[in-house]
Order: sequence, then C-alpha cells, then structure tokens
Amino acid sequence: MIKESEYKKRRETLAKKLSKNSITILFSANNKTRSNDTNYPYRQNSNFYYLTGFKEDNSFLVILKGKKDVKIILFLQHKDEVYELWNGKRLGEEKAKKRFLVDLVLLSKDFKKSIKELSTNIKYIYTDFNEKMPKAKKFLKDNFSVHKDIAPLIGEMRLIKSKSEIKLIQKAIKITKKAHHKAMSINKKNKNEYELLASIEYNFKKNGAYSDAYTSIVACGDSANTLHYISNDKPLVDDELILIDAGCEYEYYASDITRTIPVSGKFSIAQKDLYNMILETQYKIIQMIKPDVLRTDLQKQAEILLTKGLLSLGILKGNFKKLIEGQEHKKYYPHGIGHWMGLDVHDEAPYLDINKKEIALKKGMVLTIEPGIYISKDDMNVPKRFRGIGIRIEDDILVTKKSYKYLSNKIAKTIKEIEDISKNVKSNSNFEEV
Ligand SMILES: [Mn+2]
Repeated sequence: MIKESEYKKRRETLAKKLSKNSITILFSANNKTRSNDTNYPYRQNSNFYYLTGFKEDNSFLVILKGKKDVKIILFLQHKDEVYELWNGKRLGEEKAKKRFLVDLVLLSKDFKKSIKELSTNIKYIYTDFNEKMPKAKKFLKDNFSVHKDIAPLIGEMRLIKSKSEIKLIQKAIKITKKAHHKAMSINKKNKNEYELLASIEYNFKKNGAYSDAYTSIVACGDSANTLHYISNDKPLVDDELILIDAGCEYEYYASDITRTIPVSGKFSIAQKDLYNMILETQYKIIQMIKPDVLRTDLQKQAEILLTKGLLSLGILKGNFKKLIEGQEHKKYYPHGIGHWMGLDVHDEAPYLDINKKEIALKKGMVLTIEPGIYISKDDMNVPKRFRGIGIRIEDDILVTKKSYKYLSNKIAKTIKEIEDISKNVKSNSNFEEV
C-alpha cells in the first residue's frame, strides 16, 4: 500500500515545479456510460490517483501556489444516504479530514464558489487536458486566462517509481504469473479462445486483481498476426500456437505480459525455431538495460537481431545491410520494443524531455521488452512451415542503479519451462482452479 505521507510528498514535489501565483486543478475521472443508464466500472484518473490515492468520482484536487506559500485542497462529495443506498458508501468530509494530509477538505458542490474565493492574484492555471469535463472546463475558461498543461509535469514524476509502487507492480506480476501458468497447464483440446480468456480473468480476480490492465489478447494461430486482436472467440486448433497478451491491474498498478504457448502442449520444430530466435533476441535486449541507455538503442539492436534471425531462418532473403536500410523487418516486426509501465499499462510518462531530446533510462523506471514476429498464413514469400505463426514474448523490467531487475522472470518462458508445465497438469482440465 502507498502511505498518505507519500501522496503528500508527491504533491509537494509537484508544487515545486509550478509557477508562483498559480492554481492547479486536477479532476477525478468521469463515469463512463456503457449504454442507456448503465456505466462501465469506475476507474479513477491516473494523474488524480497518483496525487491523492482517492478513488471517488466528482472530486477535485487544487494546488494554490502564491508568492511564498502553497495550499492544497481536496474537494469531495458530501455524504448522501439515498445516493449511497444505490451506489455505495462515500468517504465524506469528516473522514477525509482525518485521512488526507491536505490543508483543506471542501465539498464538490461548493467547488465553483470556493475556487472564486480562493483564487485571488492568480496568473496561471494548470489543468489536465486529458480529462474531459466539459462543464468544469467551461468554468475555468470563463474565469482564468493563461492555461498550462499539468500532465507533462506529473508524467516526469511518474517515470520514476518509488519502492512502494514497485511492490504493487510486483504483486500485479505475481498474480499475472498464476493466470499465465494456469493457461499453460490446462488441457486446451476442443476449447475456444474465450474459455482460456475466462480462465485468465478468473485467476486475476481470484487473486485480488479487480481488473485486467488492458483488454487481453488470446489469439490462436493466424489470429496472432492481428496485433490488436481482442475478439478472442475462435476455436483453439491443436497444432497451433496461442499468443496470450494479458496483464492485471493491482491497486491501480499494471503488469503487461505476453506468452506464446502451444495448444497441444508441445512446440513443433518450426515453432521452436522461430520462438527461440525471438527469445534469444529478448534476452540480449534485456541484458542491455542500465542507466543512460536509450530506448531507441534497444529498438535498433532489436531490429538488427531480428533481421539476422529472419535471414538465418530464410524468412527474409538478401543482403543484411540492404535489409536494414530498407527496414524490411517491419513487415514481420512492425511495433516498438517496449514502453513505460506503471499506473497505466502504457504509462503516461514522457519519452522526450522539454527540449525534445530522448529521455535515457534511469534508476526506478519500469519498461516492457516485447519483441515479436508475425507471419501471415497467406505470405507466400515465406517458407511454408512458418506461415500462420505469430509470436511475441513480453516481460516487465525495472532499471536499477547499475543494471536492471527482471521483474517477471518467474513466469515460464523457455520452451522447456512451458512444455514442462503443460506436461505436469495434462490430467487437470479444470479451467478455474489455480
Ligand atoms: Mn506491452
């Protein structure tokens, strides 16, 4: 868990970055309509959560920075018996005053009035442009003139994870491990992608992760060659591979893990050849991770290694140098080597600094490393044995003082590890039990 004192420290760090005579207003997330009068499950806005740890809607965090002093105010909803009967308990003003280490707790219904009173001598207003609150935005526009985006300032902070954040990420990864290992171990004969998905989601929730961190991909055979395949509704075919890109969210922190496993429990020779080439690449890229390395260096090296690998397997043909110059790998490896991960699976943290220079790796950053190769079943330029295979291997890595910590290294990944898990539990075809 993250302590109130850590949230307080984050607000103070942010306040130091703000201009004097400014007001900063951060909004909680809106409820989002699913259809008619039903909503999607509520999920707090990540920036708001990062600074408060508060999960209720219709709340506002205000930072008033004067010439010398800083005042922090949290607005939240009042207690309301009828509302709470239908929608669940609210924290309320009294408890909030005890819990949050802020200067003032006020009620959201008084937001406009209070803001007008509090904001004398204000030159600048910072808001989070990503959160859409049309009414509040109109109010701010009508009342304040110079607007600045607060998101990049919070993004800078979110880049570097604290010890308590890393613990939550590790917990999310631990739960994800259980779900992936279960997916490897169950008998998948005559089953469907959605049954495997159900098992994964069951194991997330059963182990305390309220939600997935993103819509899971369970893609058998050629479906894996659609990068954002989320229909997850095709039968599992015995001699094919299944690409499972699934991570959970634990106390708002994400994991992002991809494993590619055989339906039958055993890899074919062609599948092994391609799999091991990608796995080797992934190991080599992970080993490059340390402070001051650039993400684009990792990307370039991944492209070199994958191009060499594709050449050696006869998937790409010709001169290595020319293939690199022509970016020929893009046909089979079209995406990036990884991304920041944290409160969001694709963490809302910058890749470039204010001078548009790339931000190098630094202690405390968490990123994914996810090489993949995707070969359409209709690609006649490729040896037949590789057609219809899509493989991605994705892990979560923490940058440490001198190198890296491999956060997800306990999730089975080598061919032997995956086949062993499949073998052990052949008799166990129960989808739910972990
Ligand atoms: Mn990813």
